[in-house]
Amino acid sequence: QLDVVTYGEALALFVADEVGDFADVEKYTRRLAGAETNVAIGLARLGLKVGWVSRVGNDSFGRFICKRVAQEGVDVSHVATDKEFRTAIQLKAKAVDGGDPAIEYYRKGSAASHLSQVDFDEAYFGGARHLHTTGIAAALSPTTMAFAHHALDFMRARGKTISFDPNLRPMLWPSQEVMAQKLNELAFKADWVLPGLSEGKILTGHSEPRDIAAFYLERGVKQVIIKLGADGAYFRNASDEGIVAGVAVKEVVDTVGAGDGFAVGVISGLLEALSMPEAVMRGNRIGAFAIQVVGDMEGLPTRAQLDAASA
Ligand code: KDG
Repeated sequence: QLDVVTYGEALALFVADEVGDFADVEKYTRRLAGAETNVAIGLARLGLKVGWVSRVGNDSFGRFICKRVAQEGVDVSHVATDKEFRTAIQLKAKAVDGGDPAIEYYRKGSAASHLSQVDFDEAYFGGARHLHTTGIAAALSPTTMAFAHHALDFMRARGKTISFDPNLRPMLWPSQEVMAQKLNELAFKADWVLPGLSEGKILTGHSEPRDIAAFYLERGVKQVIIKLGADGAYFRNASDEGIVAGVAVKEVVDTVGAGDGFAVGVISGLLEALSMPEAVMRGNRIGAFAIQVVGDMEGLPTRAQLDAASA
């Protein structure tokens, strides 16, 4: 029995060791990327039972990804090896002065973008308490979009909780309008929606956190939690709202992965029946862990590290 099940694409990530254009960088360090695997790993480090469903290529990066994710205690028994298509790759620049690093993808037509409903195991999903999903997994292809709707409908019908992080990747969409419409269709099926403020603006057309939250609450979402970067996060539900201040860090090394760390805190907190402000605080705290390292998920804390930081 799993606490949390998630699905989506993991990528072999090459982080530049030198500042500069990718065309000039000679040395890269290989790491792991993927919004859903970041969340899965973060939850597993806190002791939750987590399963990740995907496809990888029949290649060395596919083997690397499965090994690395399994090493973290995440169940990969439902990751299929695709005979035809390759595992995706991502390049990430060396971040300068805490700015967002440049990234480049090699993912079109990847193995994970061929995830389809034949990969959906009802017993596996039905055995989990909670589904975490993101807009990236849905955006990869028509079959992953169908998988997303199927997964959300299936879990909803069984009374499971569902979290949705829109994780906007405009380059995966034909237009901003289509992206907003398609991602909102998924968001409306979720219980907890976690956009960043700029994402919320794009998805709803509203600029204030309160109005962005109202847009989703009116359509059946139960908790809207909006990430405000260094200012923390705003949450709203039918009876309560508030801002939970951000956690100061000594040095921002690389912001990628902050949102995934935030999701780890909120999801684990709500599954452990923390109050909303406490769960959001945990989200802020784990987001702060994530931005102090170069990799996307290496900074995510164990339960002991989280407890020490919360003391
Ligand atoms: O959320 C962090 C992700 O952006 C990164 O790990 C890779 O899944 C990824 C993506 O599509 O950017």
